[in-house]
Amino acid sequence: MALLPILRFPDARLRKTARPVAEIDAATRQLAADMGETMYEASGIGLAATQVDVQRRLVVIDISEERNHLRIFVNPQLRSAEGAQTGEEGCLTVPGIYDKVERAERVTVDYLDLDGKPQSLVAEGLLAVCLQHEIDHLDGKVFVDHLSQLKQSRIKAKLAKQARVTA
Ligand code: GNR
Ligand code: NI
Repeated sequence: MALLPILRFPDARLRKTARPVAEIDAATRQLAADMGETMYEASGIGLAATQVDVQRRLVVIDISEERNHLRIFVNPQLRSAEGAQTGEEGCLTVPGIYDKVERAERVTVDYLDLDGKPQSLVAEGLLAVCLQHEIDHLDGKVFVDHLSQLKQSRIKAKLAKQARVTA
């Protein structure tokens, strides 16, 4: 097990499109375990491989209160999306920034489990939000992309200031 360093917005590597996982092998399982450990340590509810600078389509999510229900999604694909919901989002790659984003209320996601078996999940509410947020990461998108240009420039300025203070 290992903690992986999480990239910080606006790192250009967050803009890369992740490639599908071709074969689920020991390295894939190790990466999923390390991503789970990294997500728990950072108190996040999800983590996409892109955030730890691995350009592969792999996502871990745990929205449970008890933090003991790790869900792993290999090659997740949004098959359908319905309705709308708006909630505050945050992101481990954009620390300290929270803002409202509109997402679909209910999604169907096709993916492979760690045994390579095709699965399909219908999700609503926070789980649906998290899946959309994580699949965005695999496509090189960050939640702030959904905000106005003005908000995006304010966020960049705030993060740059934070970086100067902590340097
Ligand atoms: O920990 C996280 N919380 C969160 C809250 C609302 C909407 C989305 C998220 S995902 C985020 C972890 C993260 O950055 N995943 O990429
Ligand atoms: Ni995120």
